[in-house]
Amino acid sequence: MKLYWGPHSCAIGTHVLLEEIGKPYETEKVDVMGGGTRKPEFLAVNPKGKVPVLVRDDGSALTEYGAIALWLARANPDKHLVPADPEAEARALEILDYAVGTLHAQAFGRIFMPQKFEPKDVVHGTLGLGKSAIVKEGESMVHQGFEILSKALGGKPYAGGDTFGIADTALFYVENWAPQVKIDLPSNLAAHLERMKARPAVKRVMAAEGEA
Ligand SMILES: N[C@@H](CCC(=O)N[C@@H](CS)C(=O)NCC(=O)O)C(=O)O
Repeated sequence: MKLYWGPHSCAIGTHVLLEEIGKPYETEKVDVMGGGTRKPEFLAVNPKGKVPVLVRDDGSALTEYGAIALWLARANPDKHLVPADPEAEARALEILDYAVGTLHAQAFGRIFMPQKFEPKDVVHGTLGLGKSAIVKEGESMVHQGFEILSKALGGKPYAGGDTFGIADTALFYVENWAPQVKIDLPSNLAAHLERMKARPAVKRVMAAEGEA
């Protein structure tokens, strides 16, 4: 298996999952900020132009954070990465989906890539609302999103209950972005981030990605 990842990207969560599973895998670094995801050789692997991408042993490429995470969990049932209890499973996936689809794509997206959110009109180009207004909106959405996730996690050590699972990797990568945008984490999430950073697999991945 091979993981395509980029520095400071969401792919660190997938990287953690692979390291926790412990089977052999390769990695390929993509210069996301430098336009590496728009290069023809990368688009040939993932026409969506995004990391993470997991190329499986049969050569097929899997994309989308949640799909990759769930496939890895199902392919490694002995690791118990999805709770067996249906209610706990649903609550864990609720956290994963919100972290990836709302907090990352909508809120952090406005901060990291405001140009993508600037309203455009077909005749004049962008409407010129200004990037700073979009970044501010993103910051307020991040605050709100962290509060929602903090309540969802509650006093549980991990998103699915007592043990680590796929949703924790999504929670981890958005929590890990908080210092970059100078936003304080609510206490439940701050404790979860520290719990994650104490895991040997997370330490190894952070060192490998130059985040330690
Ligand atoms: N829907 C995708 C989103 C992945 C995504 O947004 N990846 C970012 C890095 S965190 C990326 O590759 N961005 C490159 C770009 O937009 O050019 C998923 O869930 O995996």
